[in-house]
Amino acid sequence: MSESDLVLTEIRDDGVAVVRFNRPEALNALNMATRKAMADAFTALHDNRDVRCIVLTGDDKAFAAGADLKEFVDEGPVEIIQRRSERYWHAVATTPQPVIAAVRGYAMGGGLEVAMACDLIVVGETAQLGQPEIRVGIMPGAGGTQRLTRAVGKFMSMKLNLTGKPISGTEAHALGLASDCVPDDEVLDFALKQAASIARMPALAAQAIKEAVVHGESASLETALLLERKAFQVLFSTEDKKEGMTAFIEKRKPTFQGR
Ligand code: CO8
Repeated sequence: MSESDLVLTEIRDDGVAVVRFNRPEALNALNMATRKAMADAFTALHDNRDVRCIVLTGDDKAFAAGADLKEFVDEGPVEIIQRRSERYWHAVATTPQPVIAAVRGYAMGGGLEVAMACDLIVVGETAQLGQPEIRVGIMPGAGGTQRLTRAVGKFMSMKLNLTGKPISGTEAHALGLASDCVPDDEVLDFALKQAASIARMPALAAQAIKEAVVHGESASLETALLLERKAFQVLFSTEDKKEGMTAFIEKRKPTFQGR
């Protein structure tokens, strides 16, 4: 498979882009070429104003089975540092548009870390989510001890990280590690409908909400409330705010322009 096919992007006419890992022979394991292709796909979408929500997905067997262990096995710390592969996760996490991870099958290690860099996670009931790095002598390196702890709390994070044992989509949802859990064969359809519904929202409000939630999470409550308040105030300058409120008062459907 050529490197340009490792991640496929489809831009739909409902304002949704679908980014799909396409390395099925390795359960979408994230080798360097796949990580770079993922980051390139997201960077290209950052500036596309027609895209107002993104769905990141894999196939029915795997969202992504983690970093590519065949690439890792002979690497030392210098090679790992020089890869600077945190920039590839960063490209997903800093996407202005809301991103939905649609998870079927395995989301392990770096695969779960990519999903947690997204804003919503839709899981299939029998999906398998875990941080199995300890079983191969390492630990998570892209959010598995940090984003996971923020999502599920210290004790479940410790359990997942220290045992390496995966949990099902149903369990992940019960723990707050997923926003929705649906039958496996409905995951993509559900995520696409949710994305289309977000894409119909005023884009600047959606992006401001995302920024406030993501950045507020690691700030003090006082600072986070200030961040929220400032973003709230700025939205009063948008045309979509005028349109949304006027449409409500005139009892008609709003037409948002993303301005
Ligand atoms: N790396 C490379 N190849 C893989 C990986 C992987 N992570 N996972 C699966 N594959 C390959 C297998 O080698 C196999 O290929 P082949 O047939 O050529 O040998 C093919 O995919 C199918 O896999 P299995 O036969 O193993 O399929 P099973 O259904 O029996 O098992 C599992 C599925 C349980 C998912 C199993 O494949 C597995 O345990 N995979 C490894 C999961 C894992 O340990 N992931 C964590 C990796 S470490 C990591 O992610 C750290 C991220 C840190 C990033 C930080 C950067 C800054």
